[in-house]
Amino acid sequence: HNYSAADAYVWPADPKVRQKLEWFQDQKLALMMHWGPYSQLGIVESWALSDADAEWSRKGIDWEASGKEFKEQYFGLNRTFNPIRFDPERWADLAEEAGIRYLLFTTKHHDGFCMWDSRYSDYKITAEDCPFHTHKYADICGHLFEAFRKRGIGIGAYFSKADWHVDSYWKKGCARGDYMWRGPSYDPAARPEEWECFVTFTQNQIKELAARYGKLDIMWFDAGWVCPQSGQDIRLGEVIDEIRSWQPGMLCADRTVGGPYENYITPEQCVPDQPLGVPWESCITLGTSFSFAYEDTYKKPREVILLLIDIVAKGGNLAINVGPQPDGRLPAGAVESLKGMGRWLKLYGDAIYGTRVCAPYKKGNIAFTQKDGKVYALELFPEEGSPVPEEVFLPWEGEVKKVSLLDCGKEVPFTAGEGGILVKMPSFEEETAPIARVYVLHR
Ligand code: FUL
Repeated sequence: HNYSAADAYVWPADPKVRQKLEWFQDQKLALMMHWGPYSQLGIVESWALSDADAEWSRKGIDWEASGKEFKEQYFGLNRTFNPIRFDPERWADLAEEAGIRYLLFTTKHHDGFCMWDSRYSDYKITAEDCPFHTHKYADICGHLFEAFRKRGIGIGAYFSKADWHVDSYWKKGCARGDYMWRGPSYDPAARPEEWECFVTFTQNQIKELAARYGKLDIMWFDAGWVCPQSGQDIRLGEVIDEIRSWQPGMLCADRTVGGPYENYITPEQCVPDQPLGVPWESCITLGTSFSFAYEDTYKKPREVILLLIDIVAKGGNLAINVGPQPDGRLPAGAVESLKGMGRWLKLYGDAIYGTRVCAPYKKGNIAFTQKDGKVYALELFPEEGSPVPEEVFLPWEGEVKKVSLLDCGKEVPFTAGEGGILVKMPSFEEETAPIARVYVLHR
């Protein structure tokens, strides 16, 4: 994978933003959620709309079966989206139990469907042609953000800069040949007035989200092809600077664009192979795709926790993604995994949250993190049912005065040796090791 994004990273000049980045780097674990009318079909978010991406995104559905034109069918999915089992309190309880520290929720994906009550669009969850509009939680973003915020969980709004629904961007026609590409259906330079119309619309929606739902910690901008470099300049800075004048320090992830509004970088479905030295967050699906898929399988807690440790040891955050079901419930397999993560984090979270990179960050099956003058050595057990070792070699060469176990607080004897310390383990009642065991090295 190419991490040139890290090479292009620009440290924000605004001290409030840099301060907020410290907060960001303390949080470590986000719950990302992709949810919208597309969830009913179990397809790949809104990608079915783009002919250029048809092959992989339409998932073999017989789109012509209804006798309607394909786009009409897709844009009609709002008429059947009725997630009456949506309960923001339950989602927030689960997130808390799972050890989640901030939310990243799709307020609007590329299809332009708004999961909030936008006054700038009729293509939204609260419009009359969406059956959910009479429900007490109809303004999904509002209720979700409130429920999460109440539990002290940070709020991030995923927002697609591209909008395949509005006429001023795309809906009217087909660009680049005879199929629908991802970008606008016209050349912005050739039709500046039309483009301006889109810029105003988008800026209004961004401001509306930040104003209406107050204190967004993060705005996560997707559709990186909408950027000054491609001639699709929505002048993002204008709105962000304004929002920051009443919401100081709000972070932006203007993915892959670089410059002052990509405050952290966002590898997708992968983990950098070493620390990057700049703030980052990998978004990785718990199932196989970002939005709900039928009969999906979910990563087990062991896999996710080992992923989290790998990421945190390299100084990053994990945004673990779950796609809610069309009825508003979360898939049972995903819920199980999240709970399992929470169980481990409850015991060992001190070695994760609020930590920073160590040198070395990993040696063999031992990862290191540090916080408040202490070093945490995380011994990884990729295999289920591994026996608890009687002694452990921790390849930490710095000074160590005392070693204790994070889960029970017990101090354990150790001897300093070549290239590290040898820890003698007390005997345990349980015979098998957890996903990872943590030793606290006091200096
Ligand atoms: C990508 C999007 O195009 C996917 O649909 C998804 O939202 C992912 C997180 O980012 O760029």
